[in-house]
Amino acid sequence: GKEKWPRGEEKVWKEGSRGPDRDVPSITKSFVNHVNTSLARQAYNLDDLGAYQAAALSVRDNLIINWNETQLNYTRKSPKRAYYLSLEFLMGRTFDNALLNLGLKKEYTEGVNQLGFNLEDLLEKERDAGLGNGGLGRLAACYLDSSASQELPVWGYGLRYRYGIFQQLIAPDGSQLEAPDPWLEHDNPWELPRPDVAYEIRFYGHAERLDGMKAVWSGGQEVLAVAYDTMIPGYDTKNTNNLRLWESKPKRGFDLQSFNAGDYERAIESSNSAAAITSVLYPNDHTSFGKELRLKQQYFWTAASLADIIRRFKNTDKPITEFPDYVAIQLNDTHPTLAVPELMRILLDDEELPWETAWNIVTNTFFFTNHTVLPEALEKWPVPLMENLLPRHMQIIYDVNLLFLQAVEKKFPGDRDRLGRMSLIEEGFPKNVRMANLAVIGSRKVNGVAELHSELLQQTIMKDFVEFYGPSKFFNVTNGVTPRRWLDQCNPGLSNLIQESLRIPKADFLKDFYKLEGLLKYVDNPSFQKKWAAVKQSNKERLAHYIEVTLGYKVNTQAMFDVQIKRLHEYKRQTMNIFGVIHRYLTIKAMTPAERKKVNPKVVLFAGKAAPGYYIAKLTIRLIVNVARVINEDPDTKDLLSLFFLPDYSVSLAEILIPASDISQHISTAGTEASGTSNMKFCINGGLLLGTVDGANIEIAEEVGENNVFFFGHLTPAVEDLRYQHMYHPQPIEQKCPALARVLDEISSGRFGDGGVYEPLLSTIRNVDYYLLTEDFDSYIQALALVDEAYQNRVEWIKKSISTSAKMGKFSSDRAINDYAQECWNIEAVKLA
Ligand code: NBG
Repeated sequence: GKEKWPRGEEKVWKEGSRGPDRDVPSITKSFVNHVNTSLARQAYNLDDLGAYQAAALSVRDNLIINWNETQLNYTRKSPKRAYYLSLEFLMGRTFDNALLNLGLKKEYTEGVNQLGFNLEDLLEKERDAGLGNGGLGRLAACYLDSSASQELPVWGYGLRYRYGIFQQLIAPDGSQLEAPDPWLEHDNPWELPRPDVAYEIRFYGHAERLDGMKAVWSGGQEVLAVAYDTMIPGYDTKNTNNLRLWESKPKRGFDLQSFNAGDYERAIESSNSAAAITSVLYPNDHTSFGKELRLKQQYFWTAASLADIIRRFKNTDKPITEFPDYVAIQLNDTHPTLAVPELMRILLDDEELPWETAWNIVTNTFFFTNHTVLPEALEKWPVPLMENLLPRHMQIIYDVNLLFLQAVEKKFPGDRDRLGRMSLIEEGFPKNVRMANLAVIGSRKVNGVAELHSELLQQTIMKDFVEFYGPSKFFNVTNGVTPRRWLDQCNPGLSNLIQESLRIPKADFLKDFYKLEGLLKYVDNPSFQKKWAAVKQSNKERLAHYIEVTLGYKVNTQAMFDVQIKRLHEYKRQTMNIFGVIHRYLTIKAMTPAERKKVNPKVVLFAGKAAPGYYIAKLTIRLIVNVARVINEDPDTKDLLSLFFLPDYSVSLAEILIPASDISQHISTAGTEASGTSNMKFCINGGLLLGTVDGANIEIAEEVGENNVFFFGHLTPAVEDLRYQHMYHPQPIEQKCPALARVLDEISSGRFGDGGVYEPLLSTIRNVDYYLLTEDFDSYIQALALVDEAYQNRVEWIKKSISTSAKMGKFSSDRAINDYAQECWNIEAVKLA
């Protein structure tokens, strides 16, 4: 029926509410209004930063209008919703993306121009939102874009870190230095504080068991979680979703009792300890450290998010037993696993449900994604720590464990080893809670992020659980990336060329990425090939300009650009790449001038951060920088080979690097890289892959054809045996891989500065060589030679580039998010009227 107008005169309300800005005059009007009021400035004293802020606020107004409409629509229709819980959302910049998704880029360019500014300059004023470490966090950001674009009712929940991923500086000796990332310094125009949306979160205290499985948890410390909302605009739709980030605050400003008693220090201390929870992102990926503050972050965020989700559900007046029919929650890695005991706690202690009913709700609500098989990444929390910080949750974990192990015992009588492996508690001093086991037990379904990875999960760390639950609980969702940011936004030249050639609106292929296949009919068309190559060339020039500005070097844009950009990690083998560069350098040095004429000139580019405590990774950076110093100054080689480490890798830097790459490297030891997502971004932008048979490389090759990918190295099944041999039958590196031995000797001998500095790094390879460089190096060098050879035939190369791009449809995050929507969440698009 028709709803009654809630208050006042409907007509006045309707006239007062302004629609979104669609034309240049209303954009300039809104801009000037924000300059004069929100910023309290004027044309006389407005710089680029101020102009950026005014423009951003005016764009935000448009987002809010759409956001309100979307949320009202969701509330009215109360569909089933999904929530993506992630400790990381690596959003990068918002301005350009918002303009493109709103379809207002042209209008803003023009409007800003009329006011005496240049939009491109304003875009540069925005700081990246770097609330993540790497692939896992950026994936979450792509998934939000896809959910909004497909009108799926999905919200993200995370933390509003005051400091994101550290800024990386390179010291004079080449080593990485870390500086804080004060991204909120100049205010963040894209967020909306919600002081009215706040929850009290308890830590410590004691839990007293009542009759049955119930308990009361009281005492301890309480802090406040306050919501900040970031609007997530869909592309080519008004649909605008939400990313809700929590900030921690002391419950009452500060402890008044201590303050009044004159104990200022104590008063401030307790308020600081509350604020500390969301002060900084932990800069580690693939390692779990067991620090109490990190566990506090995890509980603070899951408890606040669940409280918010339950409150929203309760507004629908449905009985709590129908919770899983209206709510699905995706656990992004094990970080939010405390949501499992937390929801149990709420259902048992607050809702007073019987255990069975509560557990049934829990295990139909959660879904769990694993992002790595590396053992050091598996989260474990010491029982004493957990017991102290979250006494009630520890009780629940024990209860869950008891019932679970009883069921295992029933299915596999007398199999004590199995019970030991599957238990939520790992024996030891101290005992540990195994978060992955808890996440598997507490979830409806569990997935890995690429075919190979999902298979390996089932064969290794989740084997026992597959045997217990049966295989249908475990499945695969291959990662994807958003074509909006990773084609249209970062490579407008290519996106425009594709549009012209396919003769369809951009939205058609940006929302149905399989449409790129239409490019296949131009592969052999010389004039299209020329245009394709020209786009790549201009992207290389854009990057060359960036390098000149940041590092002061002019690079040869006629050379092949070879790129490896990702977190520094031994398993990713940046070491193999730099050793390969040294090998190439030595080879060129030994050539006659006539031979050098035949060399394919190459620019090798690295970027990536190392976790501040990861010594070997930091040493690798230092080596790259110092090798670059020697190579780039050597008159014999510098026209044929140059090498750069670009500092402070970020989403924004990736947007410049990826479109400019001819070839990129994804060279992890087989079986170690769960998926990789930059590999997808490079291929979409017409860059070819040099890689191992690992992660999503495999599926990319399946799509684009193996002849368009440069594969090398041992396969996953061989890795375990080889490692065994390295451990128990070590062979000297000189025998195993003379070419690599020679490179290491050159480093030791001081050719790139004090060789002693690098000994700890070199010895990891000379000795155990866990990541098998000595096994793969020769075939790597051969693969590099094949790349050179292929690049000599430029037309063939361009054909490969076009064919690759054309076949990347599968890797849109729209496809991935639909897999989740169907396989897990059981949600549907909610159309705005
Ligand atoms: C990373 C994997 C990548 C994968 C991303 C996103 C972690 C723990 N895992 O291979 O290493 O692409 O997750 O799934 O960051």
